[in-house]
Amino acid sequence: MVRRGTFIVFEGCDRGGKTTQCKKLVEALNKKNIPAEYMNFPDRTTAVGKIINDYLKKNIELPDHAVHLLFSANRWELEPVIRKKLHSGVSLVVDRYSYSGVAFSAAKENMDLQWCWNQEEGLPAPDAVFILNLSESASLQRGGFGEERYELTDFQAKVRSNYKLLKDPKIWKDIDADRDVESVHNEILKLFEEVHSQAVSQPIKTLKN
Ligand code: NYM
Repeated sequence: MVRRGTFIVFEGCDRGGKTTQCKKLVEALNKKNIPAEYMNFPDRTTAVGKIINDYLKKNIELPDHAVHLLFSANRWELEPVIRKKLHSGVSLVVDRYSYSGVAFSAAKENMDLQWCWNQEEGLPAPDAVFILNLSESASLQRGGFGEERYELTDFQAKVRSNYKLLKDPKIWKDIDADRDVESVHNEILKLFEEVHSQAVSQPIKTLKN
C-alpha cells in the first residue's frame, strides 16, 4: 500500500521568508528520497489566478467579497490535484492556504471572519501549519514592502492579529522567523519529520467550521 504524503502549509505575514523556507524544505526532503512538491496560493497561472494577479497588481478593482471568493475558488480549482498527489504518496509543501485567505480578507472593513472561513469548509486540511512569525522590527530591517495590494504596515498588523484567531493548537507550529535562514530551516526539518511520521498512516482530514 502506498503511504500518503504529508500536507504542510506555511503561513505568516509578508517578508517572513515563507517561499525560501518552502523551497529549502522540498529540496531537503527530495535529497532524503521523500517525494515532495512545492505549491503556492494564489496560483496565478490558472484562469482564476490570472484575475487574482490583476487584482493584486492593481490593474483591476473588485468588491471585497468577490475577491475573497476568487481566492477561495483558486484553492477549490486545485483541490483534486492536492488530494491526488497526497494519495499517490507525494508530500506537499504549500506556500499560503486558507489561513491567508481568511486572515487577509477579514483584515478589510466589513468583512466577517466566519463568512470568509465558510468558503474554505471541505477543502483538504493540512497535517501541520508552520507559521513564520516575523516581528515588526525584523520586518522593517528586511526592507520596504513591494507595490502589491495589501503590502502596507498597518494592514499587515491586522493580518497578524487575524492569524491568532485562526490558530488551531493541534496542528499549528509557531516558528521564530527573526533568525537566520539555516536556523529556521533546521527547526522546520525537525518539525516536518515529527509530523510526517504520524500523518502518513492517517486519512486526509478536511477543513471544518
Ligand atoms: N492572499 C493570499 C490573500 O489575500 N488571500 C489568499 O487566499 C491568499 C492565498 O495575496 N499579500 C494575499 C497574501 C499576499 C498576496 O501572495 C500574494 P504571495 O504569496 O505574495 O504571492
